[in-house]
Amino acid sequence: MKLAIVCYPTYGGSGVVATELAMHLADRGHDVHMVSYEIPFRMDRFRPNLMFHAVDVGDYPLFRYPPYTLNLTNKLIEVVEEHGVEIIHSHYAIPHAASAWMARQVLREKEPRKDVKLACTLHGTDITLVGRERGFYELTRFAMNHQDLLTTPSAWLSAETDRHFGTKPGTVRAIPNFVDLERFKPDPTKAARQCLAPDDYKVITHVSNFRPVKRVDEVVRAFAVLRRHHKAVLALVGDGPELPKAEHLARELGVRGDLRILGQQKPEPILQASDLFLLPSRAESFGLSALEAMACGCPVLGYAAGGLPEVVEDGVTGLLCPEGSDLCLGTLAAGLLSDEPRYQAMRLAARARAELFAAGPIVDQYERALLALLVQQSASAG
Ligand code: GMT
Repeated sequence: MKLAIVCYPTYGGSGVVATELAMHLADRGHDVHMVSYEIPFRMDRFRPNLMFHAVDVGDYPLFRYPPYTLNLTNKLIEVVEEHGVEIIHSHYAIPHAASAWMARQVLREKEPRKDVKLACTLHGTDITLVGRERGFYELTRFAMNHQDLLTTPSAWLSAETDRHFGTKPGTVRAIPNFVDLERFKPDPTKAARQCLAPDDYKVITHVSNFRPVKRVDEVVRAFAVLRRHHKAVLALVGDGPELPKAEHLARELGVRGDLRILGQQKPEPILQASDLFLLPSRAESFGLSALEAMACGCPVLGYAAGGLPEVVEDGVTGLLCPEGSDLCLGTLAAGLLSDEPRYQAMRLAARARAELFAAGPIVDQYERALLALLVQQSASAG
């Protein structure tokens, strides 16, 4: 198939999933055109049938806010016409789903016999937060309801989409996130550990884009509880608006000296050196970072909220607390680290569970769902 994949190129789960999917589909022989405002950070393998098209927003002085949605729409029209693209697959609804729909409307007028199909993977805050804002809601709902295929990473997010956007129950398909099990795997040498802390310290890790939804303050509070029972450091990987607040809170709680603020970098070596991973988001649609941690054999602690329980098996591959209870997180984390047999069993179970989210079978699900759109198309044409 000939496919355009539209995504955000920056660090973040939706861009990772979109780019990894693009590379896998290209490996399978499909022609894939990535469309974004810059090259996605995970796009590190090049193939003749994997192309990147930059959306240029220009800099006309009249525009206080560059109309990116229009530039993206025009780029999609161009890519479809020049490369015979059959499907536009948007990742994250805003504004991608609306641009894709507008591009199709224009193309329908120009060439009524060819009809590009639209797919959109809803990733999380496009449904739980941003998409519900008054300034986005109506158009997002409209654009979503005009896609030929909608997917989400969890059954929980599919149900939320039905509840808030009026999609018909059973029509929004849950296709989970996936992980590269060779890239994210346990490292018995834990090579990065010596750079993080002395041998007798535990390494607790959080990886995110440090937005409010990640509740980084609760990561720090839970760590402070755990720190009363164990020598430990808290490794923070990534960057974002909540990071300075987290640092300030750590100072207030007397654990600033135990923070390791590592910034934006490849998480693999740090996850491999970690004893526990904390992800106390309120509404994580899936939690790709939790899956990556588990693939490295690192148990995950978070809340029984959103899609996280579909990834982390409570008591088996990690521990889930009632939403908002950082005291519970810290206490359970401390207890787990004191129970070596239970902890080691959990490390093995975490890796085993991550293996259920191997890329191959999950890319199969996307591939089948996308190819089915073309079968529908040729059936209706015939
Ligand atoms: O919804 C977002 O905030 C965007 C997105 C991203 O780019 O970080 O994150 C979401 O997509 C990931 C990939 O599908 C999921 O694993 C994350 O759970 C999800 N984030 C949230 O739901 C907060």
